[in-house]
Amino acid sequence: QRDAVGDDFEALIAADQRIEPRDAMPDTYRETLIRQIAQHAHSEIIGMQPEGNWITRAPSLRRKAILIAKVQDEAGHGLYLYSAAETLGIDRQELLDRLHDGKQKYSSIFNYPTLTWADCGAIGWLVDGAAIMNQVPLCRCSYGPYARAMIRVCKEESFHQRQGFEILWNLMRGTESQRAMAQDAADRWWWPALAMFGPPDTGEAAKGGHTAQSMAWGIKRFSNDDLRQKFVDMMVPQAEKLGIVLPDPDLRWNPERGHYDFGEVDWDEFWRVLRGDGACNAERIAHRRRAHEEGAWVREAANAYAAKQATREQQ
Ligand code: FAQ
Repeated sequence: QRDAVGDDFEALIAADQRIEPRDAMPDTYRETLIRQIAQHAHSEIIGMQPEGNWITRAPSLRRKAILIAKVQDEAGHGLYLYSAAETLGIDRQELLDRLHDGKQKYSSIFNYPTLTWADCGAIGWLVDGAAIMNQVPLCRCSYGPYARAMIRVCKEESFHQRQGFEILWNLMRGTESQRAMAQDAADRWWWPALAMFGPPDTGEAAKGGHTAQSMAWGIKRFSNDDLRQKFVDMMVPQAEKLGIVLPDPDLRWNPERGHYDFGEVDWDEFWRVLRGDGACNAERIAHRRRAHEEGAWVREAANAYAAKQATREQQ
């Protein structure tokens, strides 16, 4: 038998209305959102590292200015998302501890290295492209603060994707070695970008997955495989425009389905990376912990300032 609180929640979900922080909600709904929003926030701040690696080496002042702004946007998205998670009654420090202790995940994609300048182009084009595909539906997520945060984040991501495309566009119109660099970056980032959408909807991995419940709650609006397909369909014409060959011999238009067919992601690699065994997992967390420790004085100063302002207001 359900109580009135449960009924209110179910009625709001059934009517496709937003759940707000003060509304009663099942613990499992709250936990699912804390998990997803925290992972998303962690991805944004860990995601600053691969591109941050190129700020000192960007090939021109213009590229450097754009890259700094992009990485700063990612920090902003992280802060926005931690604030959204806090509306669910969890403390930001607790979330950061969980990230640092490996108890919460961040996106698999950020465990791959940025070896050349073209990787900044590939990240913008493919990784931000995948992020947008995943996040536009989240603007209609049933949890109000998350849905609203996604609106601004998506606008910024679409700028990020264009700047990535433009980096690759210029490289593809450059020298032979610049074209080779762009192609190599696309070769290395294509499959990890497809894996960003999460494990397939069917098979072993799907059994322990969250999709069915998250879709019933209006958190997820599309399954992982549906978003992956939409992403492939969007990217193939863009790759053709760039003159980049996507590294998949099985990629071809299927007129019956009205979609591109494509090959299978290496899911063993995906799970290996999630278990901590990717090229950069250890480096990413070590750098994050160090940045957090070195930033302690900033948090202390901000807290001292806030406390001083609060006392002044009382006087
Ligand atoms: N990496 O049942 P599902 C960005 C985990 S974009 C790591 O499908 P769910 C922008 C999943 O957590 C990237 N883990 O789970 C940017 C679960 O494990 P758990 C961030 C993954 O939650 C661009 C298990 O596998 N975007 O940062 C991944 O329903 C450039 C089973 O999976 C978001 O986080 C993965 N790729 O669906 C920044 C978007 N995929 O938690 C800088 C919001 C799955 O039980 C530079 N999140 N797992 O231990 C989502 O939409 C969902 O959480 C999914 C996963 C779709 C990622």
